[in-house]
Amino acid sequence: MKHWFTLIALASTLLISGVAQAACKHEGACSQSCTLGPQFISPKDGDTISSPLSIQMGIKGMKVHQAGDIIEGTGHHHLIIDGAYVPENEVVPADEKHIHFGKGQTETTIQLKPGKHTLTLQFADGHHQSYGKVMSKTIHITVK
Ligand SMILES: [Cu+2]
Repeated sequence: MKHWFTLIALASTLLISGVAQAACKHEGACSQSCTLGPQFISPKDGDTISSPLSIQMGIKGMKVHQAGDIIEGTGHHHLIIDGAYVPENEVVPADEKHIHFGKGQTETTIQLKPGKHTLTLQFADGHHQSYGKVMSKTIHITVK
């Protein structure tokens, strides 16, 4: 009988530490090991590809929702070509280097000139206000 109590206590300790770890990742500054935030499903960092290139976007820790209302825990993707992430609470510009996916799209096709480029995904709320660096992801690619 005593055995069971020990097992249960051990199991709940493991469970609680697991939850605490997940919460920690969410609020802390994202290191490279942090998996929350937007992700490029394709292309991958370091890829050499030809134009036009198809881009697939994913998000962990939040849900995709079309622009319009602000709904907690949701937002939409923005693709920034050869630019930096947008600081938290700033509105993501809308120009040829900042593409909004306000309908909740998760894939697109773009044309790029040959050479090295950076692609940044920026997740932002329903009013296009950036969730900041933690909710951004930058990769480097080479276009043939
Ligand atoms: Cu937007």
